[in-house]
This record gives sequence, structure tokens and C-alpha cells, in this order.
Amino acid sequence: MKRWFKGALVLSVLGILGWAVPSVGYEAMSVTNGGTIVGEVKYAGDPPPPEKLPVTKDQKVCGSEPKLSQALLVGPNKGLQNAVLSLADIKKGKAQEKPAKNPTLDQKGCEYHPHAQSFPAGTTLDILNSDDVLHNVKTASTVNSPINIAQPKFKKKISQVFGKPETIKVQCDVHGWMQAVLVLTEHPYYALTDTNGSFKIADVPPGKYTLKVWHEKLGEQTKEVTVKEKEEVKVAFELKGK
Ligand SMILES: [Cu+2]
Repeated sequence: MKRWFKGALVLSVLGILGWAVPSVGYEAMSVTNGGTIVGEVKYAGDPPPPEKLPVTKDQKVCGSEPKLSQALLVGPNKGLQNAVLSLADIKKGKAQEKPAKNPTLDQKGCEYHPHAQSFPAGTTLDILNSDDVLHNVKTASTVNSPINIAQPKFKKKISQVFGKPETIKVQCDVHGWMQAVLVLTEHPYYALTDTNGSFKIADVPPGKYTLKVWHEKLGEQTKEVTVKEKEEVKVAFELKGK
């Protein structure tokens, strides 16, 4: 057996067993001369009005008014919220720190709060049920094992760890309109755009990188970006509706 094939086989077996396969090629180091990437992600063209999602059950708890979809949030200046930026090919940089408090995904009013969030892979996520109703948390993850957990109204918290970097869509099987996005990061060079579509990635070691943007409805795009020591570089993305 060729050596590379053996190596690949060992890695894939470890992966199947659910071991944390060391993320290939990211190395932590101290960064003192880093630059900053700032930018905006905009929606190209005229955005459609937010989709109305009818509440088809549990109206006593969930309300009877349709929920406004959070999957495409475009601000007045066409800034796109919750677009995920990442330096796709960074090999070395500052260490990724786990958040001081566990991030939460709250099911409240039969909606997920927040709709999209990012945190380091391996962090414990507290999934809360603030509603007096049964929810069901289901992921369509492929790198991490998918989960499908009923969360009755008396079970106020489920703690879940997703060990590997992946962007995961979450949905509730009981209430089909409930959807969320979790971005499990492999290094600290990720950002989610704010309500104006703005983002900032700081302490980037000088060099050339591929900056990727991904949005749950609009797909992805990449741009080459050159970061210089202690300088700020501006990048603009425009994503088209499908
Ligand atoms: Cu639900």
C-alpha cells in the first residue's frame, strides 16, 4: 500500500470514529504586525420583501401571525446581513480563543435567536427552549455527525458540542419555518456581516489570501486580497439573488 494512501485511510477511519482530526495546516502564532480587512457585502439588484412563513401549528405559543424569514436580510443601503466571511487559505495566525461563556441558540416564540452565529468548533453550544412547547433540533451536518433531538417544553437546555469546523443549517421538524445557521470556525479569521452588511477581520499576518463570502441563500464568492503590515485593506462583495 502506498504511504499516502495509508495516511489517508488512517485519517478517514479516525474521522469515522469521530476523533478530532487535527485541522490540516492551521498553526497558531503570535501576530504583532497584522493588517485589517474591512468591507461590505451588498445585495445586487432590488431585494425581494422578506418571505412570510405561515404559522401552521401551536399558534397559542407561536402566535398566529406569519413569521418573517430571517434567511435574507437586506438593509436600506442593500447591505446584506449574516454573510459569512472567512480567509479560506490561511495557514498561520493568531490562536482561536473559545468564548468566555457558552454561546446559546434560543428557541423563543418559535423562532431561533440568533438566526446566525459563529464560534470555534469544539465550543459547547447551549440550545435553550424558552417556549412552552415541544421543539426538535435537527442538523443537516455532514462533517459533524447530524443531530435530531426532541426538546420537550420541560427540557430547558441541551448542551451540544460540534467538534469540527463546518457551517451547519439547523431546523425544527415540529415547526418547519424555524431555521438557523451555525458557523463552526477553524481559526479566528471569520466574520459575520452586521445589519449594514459590514465586516472586519483584524490581526491578519501580512500576505496574500483568498477571502471567501458565503450566504445561505445566495451562495459563495471569493476574492484575492493582499494584506500589508498594520494597514487596512477594503473589500467589497456583491451577491446576486437566485
Ligand atoms: Cu420548533
